[in-house]
Amino acid sequence: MTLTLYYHPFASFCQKVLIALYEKEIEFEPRLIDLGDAAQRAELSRLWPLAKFPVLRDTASDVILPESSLIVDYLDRHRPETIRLLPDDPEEARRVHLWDRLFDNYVATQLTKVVTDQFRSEGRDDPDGVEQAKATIATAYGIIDEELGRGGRWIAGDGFTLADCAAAPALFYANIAVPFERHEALSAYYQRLLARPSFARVIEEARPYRTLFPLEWPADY
Ligand SMILES: N[C@@H](CCC(=O)N[C@@H](CS)C(=O)NCC(=O)O)C(=O)O
Repeated sequence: MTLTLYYHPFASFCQKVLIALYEKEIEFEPRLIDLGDAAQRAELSRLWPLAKFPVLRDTASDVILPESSLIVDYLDRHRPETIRLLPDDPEEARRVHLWDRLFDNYVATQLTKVVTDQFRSEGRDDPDGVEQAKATIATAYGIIDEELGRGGRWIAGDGFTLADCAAAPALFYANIAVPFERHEALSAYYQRLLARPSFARVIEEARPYRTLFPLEWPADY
């Protein structure tokens, strides 16, 4: 594999893939894309016309891959000697995919709604949509907290998986808009994620870009 990752260090779905790459200690060429730069956006669009990142390019096999979960799956299949992020057992893998979908669809994507609304001009914002998104995140927290209350170290059990790669950045940003509050098992899980070196590295690499985020940073972040 000769890998190039088209990404931005501050983007949560890109961070999900970075965590997987760091967990697996896989070398790659980072291609940082500034979507505000027309030429760089065009470069990404040529690979994936939706112009969303991350996109992984494997030049050795001429594969261009969008979608964070598919990228992690690709890395797992092609580098099986590294830490496995998707179990071989179909039932265990189904659980991992379920939690991965939950964090992507009902935490990270909902948070995007909350954040992007801040950039809308007066009268074109969508307060009802933002409230709905926050309510969805709160519901997801309840589901996650209940699952973690059963005693698993990571969201799908004792092994760190794709679902934890999805969880870490999703929770990092969501906690700012919708604090975890009384969800003790979720809060403890988040502390374990923060202590994971792959995620700690991702947070530090994203730190210089914090001015991009329109919500107020909590003092302890
Ligand atoms: N389902 C996609 C979501 C990718 C996505 O929405 N990426 C965001 C950054 S976190 C993006 O490209 N945003 C720029 C835009 O929508 O213009 C995945 O899992 O990779």
